Amino acid sequence: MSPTRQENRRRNLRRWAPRGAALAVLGLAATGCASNDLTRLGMPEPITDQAERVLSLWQGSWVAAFAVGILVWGLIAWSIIFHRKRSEQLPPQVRYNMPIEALYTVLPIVIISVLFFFTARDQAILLDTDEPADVNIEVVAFQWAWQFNYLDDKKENGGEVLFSETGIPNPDGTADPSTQTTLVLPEGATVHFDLHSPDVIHSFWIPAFGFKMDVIPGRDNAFQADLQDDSEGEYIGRCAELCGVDHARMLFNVTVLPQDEYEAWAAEQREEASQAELEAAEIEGNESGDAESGAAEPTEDVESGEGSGAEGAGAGGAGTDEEGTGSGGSDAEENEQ
Ligand SMILES: [Cu+2]
Repeated sequence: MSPTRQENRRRNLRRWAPRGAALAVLGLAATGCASNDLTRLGMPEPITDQAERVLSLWQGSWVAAFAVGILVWGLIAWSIIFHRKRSEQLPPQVRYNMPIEALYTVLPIVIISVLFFFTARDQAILLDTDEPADVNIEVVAFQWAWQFNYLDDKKENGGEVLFSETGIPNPDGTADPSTQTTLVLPEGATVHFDLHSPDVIHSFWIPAFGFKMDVIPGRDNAFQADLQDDSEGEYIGRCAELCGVDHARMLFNVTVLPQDEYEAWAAEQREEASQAELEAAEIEGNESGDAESGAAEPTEDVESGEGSGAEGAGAGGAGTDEEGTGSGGSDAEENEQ
């Protein structure tokens, strides 16, 4: 190398080094002054222990990607700045350089192996359902809404669930939260989800869980979530699998309540459901009585049935009891169209 070229290179370095350093400091400051939003790299704030794990995996993967990126960008910048074409003479070629070729092969294998190890480890933990759960919920995804059956409360006379939250697809297709089903959960609890679909493949997704799982007809998918102690709040839920023309309507709300408020809510649901069951039984009795006596005016009975019995009777809805019972049947039919 000629003395002038060496001189040039040194001058270049003097010129570019401070600029590069300034840029690096600016980059660091930009990340340092931002809130947690930026360090989460687009992930929602986690509300379960599992979501924390997913977040760590996500961040770790980005750190690895950035390390590779910075190395590659650095090499590109270095070549552009210090190795521009200066003459017609071909620079020294390094083809078939064994150490470099070996590095090209070994380094990606090492990177992929490390990423695979952490991914496989976390996946095994995320899919573990052995821990005894505090709350068991059957999620039924159907075209195009959700039903949440609270499995811990069964009807006294049979194995049916006592209460459920059943969504009705919003007829005008807008994302109006007031028409969406709400999944109510207690904070600090371990919740077990069983996922079932009577029609096509859906995907149960609560972004704040950092997790989604497909709901597949004929397959028993399940997972558990350990809700954190300070997770009280309102969250959103989505279907994350294109499941038909009204897929976009498959929205739901998630409300996480403190333990005592959840207990109160569940007690209220139990009470309402038992009441509705009683009324439904009464109506059935009346109807058979009317039929026997030949009464021609069942309108009053039907109306009262619609009002009070719809929620409880519709509980079997699209999931466990496709016909529905009493007036709930009309709801279930609507849902399926
Ligand atoms: Cu869906």
